[in-house]
Amino acid sequence: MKLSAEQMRLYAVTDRRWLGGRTLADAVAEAIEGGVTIVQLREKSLDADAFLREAVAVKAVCARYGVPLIINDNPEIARRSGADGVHVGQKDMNPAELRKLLGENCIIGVSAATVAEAKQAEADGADYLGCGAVFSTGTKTDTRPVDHALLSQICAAVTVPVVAIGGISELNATQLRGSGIAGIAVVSAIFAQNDIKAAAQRLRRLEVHK
Ligand code: TZP
Ligand code: MG
Repeated sequence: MKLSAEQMRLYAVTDRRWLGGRTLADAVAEAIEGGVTIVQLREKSLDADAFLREAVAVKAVCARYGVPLIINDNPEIARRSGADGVHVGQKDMNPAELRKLLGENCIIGVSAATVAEAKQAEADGADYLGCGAVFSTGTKTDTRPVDHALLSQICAAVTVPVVAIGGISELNATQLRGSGIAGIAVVSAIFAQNDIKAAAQRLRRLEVHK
């Protein structure tokens, strides 16, 4: 297994809308200082050059701390930046195709919102799954709900680590305990906070995988 469950405890998915004066690389460094164990660079509006520059800058930070960097839905940026993996949704490139393109060492993450999708993703070579939305979220509009029972079924159906995503905050994260997840993936609960490091520390301390 390329990723241990420990490496999936607190998965920070970036969003530049709340950066204020900070650079994304600085925000990511703060998040890792607070206990983030894996980072996904998620860019929905940058052109290819700007995306690559951001990926190189964030990869340098992640490498400094020994934390894997995953690129959302862009194998080319992953390859050119030296990132550790790619995350794809159900409508993006198939994981088996990605594997052919990027090789065995690349970490491949897949979004799944049903047991069938989860099993298929694992069969196609996914190294981990992101499952949600487990709570309602304003960060992404086209989500499908994954309740506690379904999350538990998905975790039981696969052997790769599963992270829950969607609307997770320090107020609701402990509701996910007992589901079998390896960790939680968050956007706003880290990157929309003034004190990113402290927010990450509080989330990490919740130990939701127990
Ligand atoms: N995928 C499913 S929900 C979501 C993504 C990227 C957004 C999660 O954002 P937040 O702010 O943690 O609810
Ligand atoms: Mg996608």
